[in-house]
Amino acid sequence: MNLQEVAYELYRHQQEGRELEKITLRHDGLTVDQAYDIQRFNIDNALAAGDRLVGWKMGLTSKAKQVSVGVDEAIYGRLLHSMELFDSQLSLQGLIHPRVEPEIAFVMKHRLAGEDVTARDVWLATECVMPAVEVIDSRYRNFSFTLVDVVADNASSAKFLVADQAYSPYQFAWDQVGVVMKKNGEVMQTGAGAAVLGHPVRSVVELAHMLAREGEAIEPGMVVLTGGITEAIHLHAGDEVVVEFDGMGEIFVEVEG
Ligand code: 0L1
Ligand code: MG
Repeated sequence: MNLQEVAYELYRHQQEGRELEKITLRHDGLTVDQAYDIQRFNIDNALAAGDRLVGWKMGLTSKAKQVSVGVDEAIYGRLLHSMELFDSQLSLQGLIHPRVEPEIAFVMKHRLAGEDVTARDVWLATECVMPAVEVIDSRYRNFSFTLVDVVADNASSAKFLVADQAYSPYQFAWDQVGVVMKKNGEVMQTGAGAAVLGHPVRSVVELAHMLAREGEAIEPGMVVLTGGITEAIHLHAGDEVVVEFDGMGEIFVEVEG
């Protein structure tokens, strides 16, 4: 099996917003380490085409998501400049079956690296914490995948939007922050920061450890999406989503129809 070829097939589907069957159906010997290699090949393709790495996302950080995929570990993906939304308008162009989920984002001021990084190291390295939403969009038919498939597909990352307002890391107990997500005026999901590995800071710790094993790091200025606080909800043309973060205002997503 040629990993570069497997990666390039997936890359074309990511670029063109076309779904495919999970790659493990045809390549059943693929390992999680090889899946991360595929993820990195495709990010390198995007960087070579002029994009920029702006951060990391953690995925499968809630018990509910881990159970639904049948795993007991979190995963990470890479965030590119081209994925970031700078206003509430979401175009469906290039997306297959997008879903949105509320997240808490950490923005770093110092480099974080090493398998011995602790929560205290994360607080000392963090510039600010911001409400955020992630739009995930698995390239696999019916969002049907194994751990290997989803890692190769950059942890289903598609778009993300960070709130205008930043907060001191010490201003809130981030595990207790409540979130309400409404679609077209109806409450669809509620949750609290503790859904993310017990506390979102643990997600950043876990990311630093996983990256250290690959010789990578969280660099100053990077954003880290720590993981979905609730289940993700489907988005369709014309939908209006409001995500309320307790004491921190709202993030709007308007799906262009
Ligand atoms: O951000 C996430 O937790 C998504 C990870 C991949 C699982 C999915 O696509 O639902
Ligand atoms: Mg997410």
